[in-house]
Amino acid sequence: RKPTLAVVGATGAVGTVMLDILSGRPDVWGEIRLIASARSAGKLLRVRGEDVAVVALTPEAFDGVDVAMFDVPDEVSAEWAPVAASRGAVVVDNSGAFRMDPDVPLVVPECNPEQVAARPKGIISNPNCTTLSMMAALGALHRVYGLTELVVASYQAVSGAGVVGPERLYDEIEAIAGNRTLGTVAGDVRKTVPDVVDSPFPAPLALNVVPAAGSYKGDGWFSEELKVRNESRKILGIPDLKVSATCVRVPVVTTHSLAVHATFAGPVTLADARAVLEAAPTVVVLDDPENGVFPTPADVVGTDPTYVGRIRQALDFPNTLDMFVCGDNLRKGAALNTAEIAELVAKEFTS
Ligand code: 11C
Repeated sequence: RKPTLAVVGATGAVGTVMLDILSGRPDVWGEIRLIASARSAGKLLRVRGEDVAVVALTPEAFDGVDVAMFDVPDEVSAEWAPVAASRGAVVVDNSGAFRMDPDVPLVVPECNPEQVAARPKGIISNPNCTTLSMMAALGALHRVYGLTELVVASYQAVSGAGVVGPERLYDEIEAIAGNRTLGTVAGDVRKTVPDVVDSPFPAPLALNVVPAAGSYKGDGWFSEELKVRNESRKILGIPDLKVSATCVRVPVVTTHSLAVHATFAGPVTLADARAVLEAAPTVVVLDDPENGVFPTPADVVGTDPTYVGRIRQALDFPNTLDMFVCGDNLRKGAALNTAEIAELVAKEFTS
């Protein structure tokens, strides 16, 4: 039989993309039930070409649900994912609430699909979008060369912060539009955009970059940087992987980018590594820098692959590749990967 799917958080930034993705993927689902907070109950959302009324998040909303995708804040998942699981649903959770729980697999289908079966709590986690945006590429390289060290700098899009992110960026761009002297005097952009107190970001994004993503966790680290370290280790199954990340928010609406400095157990030649990446089914190599060919977020947003370009043998590090990776943070970085995990679970009902 075709299993029943619930989408919890159907009205959010990721939820909205999820409905689009579910409408375009092979249809493995029976009923698709849309669940959101009580204030959205009754709202009609379009999925698979039909209007479906949103139902409020209650324990009973999970009755008869086989698989429940959660695209909600950490605290909502922490409370409600166990409720859904206790009612028999397999939960695929896109929050940070369970990712590092040893009894919850953290799955990227290109890297560790077999782990969907190891779910004693009935919960499977979907990784953070920054980590996810490079995993298909790194997983492919790791399988061949053995990854030992990972140093990354991220260039993260504002939609990673939810629907408020793009709203803020557009407001700031509107406020600076037409002023052709801004960005020349310290603090002039900050004085021109709406007060940063009201922003989801701690500094102006227009004409700027902000080296702070997620919440501050002490000792100089932001949560996104720690997630890249912890989640990369868990997904790739390398508990002692050496990782250091600097996460930066940039004035891009959607699609995270990463400058990746990846070190392997032995020497890696450029031609071989490129062949490995080209053979990876969900990776697209865009790498002809002489002719201006490399991935940029504005050119790949709205698509599913992980794009890799600027692939170089690091000049002073024989076992190291440098590369630039882009992935849509709302699609592969969130909704698409969640849908792919859920489809792996759906197979259990149909096979
Ligand atoms: C961002 N990566 O760009 C974050 C959003 O742990 O799922 C996702 C946070 C998470 O702000």
